[in-house]
Amino acid sequence: MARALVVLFTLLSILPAFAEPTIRPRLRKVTFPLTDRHELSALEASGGFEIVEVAGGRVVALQRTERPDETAWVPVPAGLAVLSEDVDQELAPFSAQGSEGAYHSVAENQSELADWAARFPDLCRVESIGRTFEGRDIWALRITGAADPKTVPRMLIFGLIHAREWASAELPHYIIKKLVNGYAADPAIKKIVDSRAIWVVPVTNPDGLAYSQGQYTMWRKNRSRRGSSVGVDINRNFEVGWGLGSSSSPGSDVYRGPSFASEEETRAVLALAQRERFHVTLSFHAYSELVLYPWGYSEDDPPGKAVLARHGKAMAQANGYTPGSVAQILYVAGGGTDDTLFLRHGCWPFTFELGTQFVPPENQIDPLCAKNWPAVLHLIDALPGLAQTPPPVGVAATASRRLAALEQAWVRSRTALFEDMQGAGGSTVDELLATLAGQVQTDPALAGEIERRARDPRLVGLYTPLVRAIRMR
Ligand code: 0X9
Ligand code: ZN
Repeated sequence: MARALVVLFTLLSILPAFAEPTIRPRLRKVTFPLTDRHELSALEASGGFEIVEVAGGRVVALQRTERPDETAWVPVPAGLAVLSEDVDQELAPFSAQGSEGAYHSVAENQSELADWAARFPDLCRVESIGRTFEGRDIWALRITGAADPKTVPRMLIFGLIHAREWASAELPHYIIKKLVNGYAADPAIKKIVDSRAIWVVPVTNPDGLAYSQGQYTMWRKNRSRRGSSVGVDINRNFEVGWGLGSSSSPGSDVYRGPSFASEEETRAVLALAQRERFHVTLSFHAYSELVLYPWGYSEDDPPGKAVLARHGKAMAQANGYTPGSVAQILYVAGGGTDDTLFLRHGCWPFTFELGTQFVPPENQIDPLCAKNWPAVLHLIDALPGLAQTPPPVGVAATASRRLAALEQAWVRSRTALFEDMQGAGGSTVDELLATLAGQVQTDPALAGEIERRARDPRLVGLYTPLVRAIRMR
């Protein structure tokens, strides 16, 4: 009986791998001259391109066939040249090997974090911060030598938001090793760990990583299923700027989800941020050798720009990367992790785009981590100072009575917004915005109210798309 059950469970666990349709879009790597950076997010939202690099007046992108089963490439921008006909081929050594090699797998991520906690119970605690669509835990390790970790400056480090960006889980593991092993050996590290709480989530998107390492290396999103399409881009699913520089098509690689925070991974990060009230966050992506900070949703200068730029520059000097705001040096990407951590949670958020490829050869993992360690250490060093000067946005900084009232109205109207949307049979915020923009024509008071609210830094994330839609009419 027990054996029959084992056989049954084994069969059940491998079944999805067979049931999964293997149709994939073909991807090729292309480059073309950059004429107008403003067209980039539109290009990406069109679904035909994924921009992976913007540098030296050129764009490098992954271009996909119009449909998985078709051979036609989406309309070609002027001056396009093909860099590589089959992106999967580039990653052949890893796919053929059928394993992740030196890279952490989902199982290894979990067992290593558990190991640290078991070996150094006074310094490390492991915790699941949420469960994914496919039921995997999202594991976090808290590192601190402080007597009361709730009262010391706190920082969150998280990687692998995007499935194929394997290198972005390696630096978090390297940081853990440096901090925990350094504790006994290096008085400077001991001092750091005793006076701070550093949370590390190496793999924020375990479902995506499992799929990338098992089935399809170039997978980017999570693996949530609604209808026939699979996956939401977690880095387009956060609240602030949701809907800008992303796609409403479930098949797109930058699909923003049916509503913000619709995804388990998004909610796990938000719940942790809410509970721990981090002062600083550092996320890792790959690739492009950039040090990024807000905004992602808008090219405007963020509040607190001097602080963001100062630390961005210092870290960029340490790792040799290029610093700047996401929208100013890359493209508009709304609904990313950092804008929401900044505006709603009062964190100082930074993101590195590591290295020059999604999955560097294994012998480059360690050099890549070593190159970035001084930059990471800069931010860890700066944490107490940054904790004392929170950004001039966010809940803690602006909880005046007027704003609290406004915020409540906003939460109410936001709920109503989504209910209306469903009632009207619409399925996207774009449609909702179009409807509201239409109503504004017959209701000038509504327009005034929206314009007024849009100027409030706490509400800007919600109202910016609306104001744009209104102005476009
Ligand atoms: O587009 C993205 O999501 C990031 N680039 S990637 O090639 N790794 O997909 C850049 C956005 C960075 N923004 C935030 N961290 N919020
Ligand atoms: Zn990424």
